[in-house]
Amino acid sequence: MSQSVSYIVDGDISVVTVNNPPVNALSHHVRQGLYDCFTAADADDTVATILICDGRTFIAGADITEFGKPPKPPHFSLPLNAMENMSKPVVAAIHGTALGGGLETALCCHYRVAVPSAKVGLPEVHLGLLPGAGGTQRLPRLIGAQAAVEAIATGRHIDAATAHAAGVIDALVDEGDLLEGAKTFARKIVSEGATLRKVRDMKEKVTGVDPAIFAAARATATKARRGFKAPLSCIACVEAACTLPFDEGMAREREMFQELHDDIQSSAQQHIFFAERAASKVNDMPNDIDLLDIKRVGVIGAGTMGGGIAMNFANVGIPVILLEMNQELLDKGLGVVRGNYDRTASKGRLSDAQVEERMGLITATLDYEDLTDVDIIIEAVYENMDVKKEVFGKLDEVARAGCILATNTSTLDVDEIAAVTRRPEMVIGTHFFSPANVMKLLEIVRGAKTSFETLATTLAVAKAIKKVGVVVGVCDGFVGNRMIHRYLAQSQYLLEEGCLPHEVDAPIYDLGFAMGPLTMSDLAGLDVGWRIRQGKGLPENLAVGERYCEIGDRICEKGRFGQKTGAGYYKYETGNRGAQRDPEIEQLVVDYSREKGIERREIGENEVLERLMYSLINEGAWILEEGIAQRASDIDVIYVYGYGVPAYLGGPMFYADHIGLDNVYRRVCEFAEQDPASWKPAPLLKRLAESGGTFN
Ligand code: 3H9
Repeated sequence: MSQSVSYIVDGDISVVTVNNPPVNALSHHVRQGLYDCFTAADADDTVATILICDGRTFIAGADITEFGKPPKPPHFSLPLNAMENMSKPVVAAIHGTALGGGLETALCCHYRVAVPSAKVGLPEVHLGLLPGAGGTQRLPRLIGAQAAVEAIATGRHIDAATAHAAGVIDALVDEGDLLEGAKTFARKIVSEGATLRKVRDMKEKVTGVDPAIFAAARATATKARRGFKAPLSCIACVEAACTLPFDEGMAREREMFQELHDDIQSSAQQHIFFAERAASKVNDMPNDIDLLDIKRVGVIGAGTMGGGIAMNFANVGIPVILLEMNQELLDKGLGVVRGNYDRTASKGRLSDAQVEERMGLITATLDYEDLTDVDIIIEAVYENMDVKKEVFGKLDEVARAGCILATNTSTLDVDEIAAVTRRPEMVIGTHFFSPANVMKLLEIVRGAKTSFETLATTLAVAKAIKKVGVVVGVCDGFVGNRMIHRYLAQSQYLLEEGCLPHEVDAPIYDLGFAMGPLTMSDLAGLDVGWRIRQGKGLPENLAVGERYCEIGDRICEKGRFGQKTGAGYYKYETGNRGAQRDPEIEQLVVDYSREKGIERREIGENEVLERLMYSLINEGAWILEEGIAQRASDIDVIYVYGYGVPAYLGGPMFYADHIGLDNVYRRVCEFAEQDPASWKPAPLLKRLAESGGTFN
């Protein structure tokens, strides 16, 4: 009947099939096709109609590529009302994922069956939206306000068994033949005199709902999703479902959907959705690369990083061999891993059996020979080139040919490490972020000789362990840390020029970052950077004209290494991670400026914000210019998943596009004039600013 929706009469049942790869999104032609097919089905003489999808999934939602563009008819309500008002029972047959508009479509069917592997959900909140095709009004009518508000405000996927128990799915059918299962179900309900069960008419679960549910949901969302608008709108719409008649609730939903749709937060979150998917694509890599089979993994070093990395694999059922230099370190590392799992179990998120199963997948060893038949080895030892080279020399000896050797270095030259092996094509960087078992980002560092096979396999490994892999090139600090270096340097200069620590942090926190630069430094630990600076002989060995601020060093000299020592730029009370202003440090900062003859001045919040954000953006532009990142959106993904930038800002490069690159470039040039030692305007920024272009 249309390019993407077909209709057949199969004996006593009519079947409407959607075929719109890759995920059967509800593009305008699907909406039209559904309307046409259901109109035809209503007129035929079958007893029931089944809605099913070809390919890997049921309808996975609205077509996100249509957002932000002039709307194309028909509106969702046309096919959905047609379905709901059919004169015979309509059964949605679900496999894969029925998400967003997909689940909303299924909720307009009178019945729903699914295979056990299916998942359903209303994840619009992750795109800065709310379910805008009736989801906020129908789901509470089906499963109650409490469950609906939780599902819609968090956007989580719900597995078929849970959805069945909750009443979203009426019956589970065998994986083998969904269509047959759906037909059997349809014939059964027809023979039992099935009614045309419309969710919109269900009242029981939205009557007399305790308003405290919504107050509690708001409190949770405000804390867990600080600054995000969509969760609060989702909650308001479910509340409307419980206080207004259906049609008025629908009108409220549509109005609030439009508000979110037109807001920059939603554009930013959609940008991140597509950016995350683009990040796994390597521009020059052919499509047909054979992946290596990764069945067993080796991890070198059982420190915080190594242990966290090992957990990622154990969590998805991949056996890991964890190697350390001595038994004491090994026991300590394993103890930390167990402690992490036990904590998760104590919160009810893992069973004791699952803890044992995961621990059972991690085999500890002191012997390199035990690594002879693993498929990838990830080194996470002390950040020192000589140590890394020694380890890679050994790994090259013991690992079988065909085993990938990966380094978790955060700054060192991957090519130099690869050069000590006889397999530089199989050497790659896998830069995990701390805590490695939690942070979703993985910078995948492509060396000069890294093969496509190694690169593609490592990208697949990232996906398997549920990380967002972003391919970056070799340079000091790669993408994330190279940019953060500029940002942290600005935070120091702001201190010596006139800010106190909290004045540096506040504008960034208020913008939405998880924390400001100095709180972040305290969290990461101040001693590592201090030792690196000492190793470089700084500040004595500064290059001519280079700018250096010693405040960080002075703080470390006091034994204040950040949160872990209870004191850094701020002080911390035991058992409380909240940073508190410390008069001692504020005095240190003021005294330092005086000692250096710097006249302190009042620096406005806007200048603080601009200097910090534009230092990131300008360095990001250099990184793009040099080809270290393939695309601006990769940088955005790195900052959202690795550095606590909220998705609603879209990452630093998206933020820059929004501010306008001409504005950014003008300020960067002004800063460069005042402080040529620390600002070098990037040529790409200049070109784009002058041509009216954007990064993304
Ligand atoms: C909504 O429904 C609003 C409604 O309330 C109505 C309002 C009026 N549209 O993720 P993958 C592309 S909002 C367009 O790699 P997987 C994706 O970009 C929507 N394109 O596969 C990628 O393209 P490419 C609510 C989409 O197997 C390709 O499909 N729904 C859409 O790992 C494969 O994607 C959601 O938020 C889309 N809706 O995961 C669900 N979805 O190959 C969003 C995907 O060119 N989607 N693409 O890079 C997902 O969560 C995952 O894609 C899914 C499959 C779980 C379905």
